[in-house]
Formats: sequence, C-alpha cells, structure tokens
Amino acid sequence: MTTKEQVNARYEDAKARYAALGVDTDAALAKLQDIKISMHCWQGDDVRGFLNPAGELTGGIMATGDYPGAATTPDELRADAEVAFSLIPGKHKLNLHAIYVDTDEPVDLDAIEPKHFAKWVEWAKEQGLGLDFNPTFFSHPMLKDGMTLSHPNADVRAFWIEHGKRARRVAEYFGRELGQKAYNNFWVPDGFKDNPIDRLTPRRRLMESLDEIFADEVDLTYTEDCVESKVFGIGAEAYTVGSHEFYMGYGLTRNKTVLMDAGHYHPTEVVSNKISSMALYSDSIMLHVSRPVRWDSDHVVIMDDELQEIMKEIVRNGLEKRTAIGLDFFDATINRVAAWVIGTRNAQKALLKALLEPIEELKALELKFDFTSRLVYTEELKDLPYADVWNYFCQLNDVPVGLDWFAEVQAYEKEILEIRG
Ligand code: RNT
Ligand code: ZN
Repeated sequence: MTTKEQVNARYEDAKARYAALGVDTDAALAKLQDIKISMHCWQGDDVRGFLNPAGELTGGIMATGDYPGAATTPDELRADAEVAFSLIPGKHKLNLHAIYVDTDEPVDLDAIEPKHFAKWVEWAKEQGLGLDFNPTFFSHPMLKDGMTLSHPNADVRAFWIEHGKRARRVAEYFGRELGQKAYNNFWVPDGFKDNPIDRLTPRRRLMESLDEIFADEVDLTYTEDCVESKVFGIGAEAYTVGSHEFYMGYGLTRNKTVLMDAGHYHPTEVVSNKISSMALYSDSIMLHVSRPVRWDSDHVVIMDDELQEIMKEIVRNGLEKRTAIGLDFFDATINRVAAWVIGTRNAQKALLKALLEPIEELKALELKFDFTSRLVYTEELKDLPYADVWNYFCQLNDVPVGLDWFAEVQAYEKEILEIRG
C-alpha cells in the first residue's frame, strides 16, 4: 500500500521530468478527466442479456469460458458494474444492448419501448452515468439463414426494421433523460459462410432497410446513430454484407457516424491508421476498442501497441471531443468485474500516455524532417514515469491506486460472485 504522501511526492517528481520535455502534466490530467469511456455492459454476462426467452448467443460472435459469477439479472449486472465503476477514475457511460431489457413482462425485440429500460435510466441518474445503446440483431430466432436486415424475405426484414426503429426511440429517451447524447450503434451480422454469387443485392437490401429505419424522426440532439462494419464472423467467413466500404459509404452519404472496431479488419490493418482519414470526412467517429487475437476474439484490452496508437491518434489530432470511445470485449474465463476494470483503466492509461507527449514539439520536428530527433524523443518518452501521473489521477478521483483495486474485486468475488453459482 502506497501512502497519499508517496503518491503526491512521486507525482511532483514526474511532473518535473515531463516539464523538462515541455509537457504540462496538470493540463494532461484535466483533459483526461473530461474523456468518458463507454463501458459495455455485455462483459458482465457473456453477451446473454435478459430477453424473455433469452436466445443463445448467435450472429457469429462467441464468448468462451465458464468462470463463475456471471450476472443473470439486471440487478446483478448493475451491482457488478457499480463495483467496476467504483474502481475506475472519472465519470463514464454504460453501453447497453437491446437484449438487456429490464421488465417483468416478456417483450420481443420488435416491441421494445423506453419503459422497458426505465430502471436503467433511474440507476444511471443515481450513479451519475451516461448510457449508450445498441439494437440487437442477433441471438434471436428471426435471425434467419444468417441474415436480418438483408434477408431476401420481406417479413424477416420487417421484423428487424421495426426493431431498429424502436431502438432509436430508446436511445433518444436515454439522451433526453440523462442530458448527454446516447450513441446508438447498428451492427448487423448478416453474411455467408461460403462464396456468394451475388454480393450486391444483399448490400442493397441492407442499405434500403437502414434507410427505412433512419427515415423515422428522432431528436438527434439526444442520440447519434452509428454503423459498425466487419470483415467476417463465425459462419460468415466468406462475406459480410456490412463491410467497411459499405458502411463508410453509408455513413458519409447519410450523415451517420462510422464506428470502427479494432477487431473487424484484415489482420494487418489497423484502426489507428484509419482515424485521421475518417476525421477529414466526418464530424464524429465512434470506436469499439477491443483486442483481436488471431481473429475477432474480443479479448480484454491490454496495454499493447495498437491501443496506444489509437489513443495517440485521437490526442495528437485533437479529436477527443469528436471521438466516442466505446469498449467491446467479453472474456468468460476470468473474473468479469476485473475484466471491465483492466480494460477500462487501460484505455484511460493509454489516453494519458498520449496526453503526456509534447505534441507540438514533435510535430515541429517532423515538419523540419528531423527524423533523428523524432525517434530520439518518442523513444525517450517511453521511459518516463507515466504510472506516477496515473496513480496521482486515481488518488484525485478517490479510486484505488496501483494494484489496490484488485483486493476489492477479490473481496466482491468471495462475498457475492462465488455464491451466485
Ligand atoms: C460484433 C461487434 C459488436 C458486438 C456487440 C455485442 O463483432 O463487435 O459490436 O461485439 O454489439
Ligand atoms: Zn464491436
């Protein structure tokens, strides 16, 4: 256990070392304080949700593992998320999916209404959290032949179009009630396992279905629609209707926000290199910060190169206000509350590292083509004590410093999660 005085003293030392390179650590922390992370609810229960009857997880995504303690009710999920948020510095958002309805009456996806999410809103108000939303185009018997909005059968499409429209009203309600915009993300798993003859027609149907959904008027001061592409899914290896080009075109022509998920591209393609291009053509970007391991495996976000590159791109280009940072991972082999805390704190730590760069100086070196100095400084920065700045930030926010959060998760596991069975 480090004492308050130690944390302060180390911060003062770190502050001086960063200042020598032209970095103002207090200013960096003030910026970090303002950046909200949208923590995804679905890490807490392996993407099961509470729809009655709950469907098995489908749509080409998969949560593996059987670590005990998964939440099975909305109350449990909220209790778990509260523990996670109590260990994460700052005020953030919880990202819900439509399958996380909280209601006693059975309700299907084409019938959801704001009232089915009223308890989430009440709780978010109490906790000072924002909410984001996602229509759920999977884990349901109306996902037929691997297709929803692009299915050739108009009745199948109609079901999902209705779902999409209703999801937008829920998101609008979140935004209005909580006084902060709710991002509403459309990810559609539709695709083919093997090589299609016709790639165009399903894409046209998806485009038209989305157009129908978005033709409905909702108040866009309270909600913002996002569209998430993907290169493949399990069982849709050959062709995904909603590919990157599909949604980039869709978003730019319809004024919808393109959401980029770190696991949704060809293995050597990186989201970090796409952000600057998207920023030129779109006012707004949303990310799913995730970690693909050999495939879109949705591993817990760790402090790897790509996480740091993504955050650097946001900060170096001044995109903090235009980029919504959402998380998307689900690991059922470890304590789920710990997974949330590790991933969310890592996203924030990577942001902090990016905020602790002397960006203007580095840009000036590059403009002079002084690549030697650029490399010298970027390498030197890696050795600076960012952890001392981070620990101070945690202390300022009244959350555990360093590893101390883990003891709290372990105690919660013993008292609550293990007993859940
Ligand atoms: C799937 C997408 C999508 C989902 C969540 C549950 O590959 O990444 O974002 O993970 O909506
Ligand atoms: Zn995603």
